[in-house]
Amino acid sequence: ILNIHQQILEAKKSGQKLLAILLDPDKIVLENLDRLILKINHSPATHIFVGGSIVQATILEELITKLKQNTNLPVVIFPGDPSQISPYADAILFLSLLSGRNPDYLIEYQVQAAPILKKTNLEVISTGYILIESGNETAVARVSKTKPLNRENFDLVLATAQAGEMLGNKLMYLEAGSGAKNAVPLEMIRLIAQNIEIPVIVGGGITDLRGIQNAYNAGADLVVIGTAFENDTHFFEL
Ligand code: 1GP
Repeated sequence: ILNIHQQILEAKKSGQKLLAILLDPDKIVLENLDRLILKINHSPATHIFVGGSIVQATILEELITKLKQNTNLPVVIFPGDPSQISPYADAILFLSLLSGRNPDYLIEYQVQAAPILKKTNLEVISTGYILIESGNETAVARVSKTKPLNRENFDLVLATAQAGEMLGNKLMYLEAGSGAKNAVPLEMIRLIAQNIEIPVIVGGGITDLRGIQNAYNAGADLVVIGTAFENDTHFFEL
């Protein structure tokens, strides 16, 4: 039986495109969770990501437990910091914010998280995380106190992605930031996807089904949808 990383590699090999719904625990109302899960189960999602730049909510464990009980989809933690680790999920994206020069998000939080993760059975997936300028200030930029990479500097984004791959990242996440005004440019997705071997995740500011398809066509292996589904749980029915 394949682990989640292996499943993503298999999907990439066979050309199957993947879709993650991102749930921010701070924005979930537990009373509405059953209905939300029903919507997720009827959506084309292949993964559920759980996390946010800052999570104050104490419902993280309850949320993940409920998701595990009521869906067959893999639940993957997409953490803003080590407080968002829960042993009840299936896996965690072990992120390093490669676009920034804040050592906390490059290595300090990873050092803090390692001993905690060692005590869990979570599958740890090393993931390069590249924040691209989006036309507005997003929570990732604000909370991490880092500057996104210029959306026109394709060379720098590519060099950053390649450095991450050389460092051993298993996935590369191109992020415009939640609620981004502009999603990651399609030409940028294309360039990165063509020049690294590892699967490419794309998220931030994708607000319609066309946007998802465009990202896939450009070479994204997995697309992440947060805000659009949050605002409209019928999003995938259109
Ligand atoms: C944020 O990439 C995700 O980390 C999803 O962004 O909320 O804009 O869909 P949205």
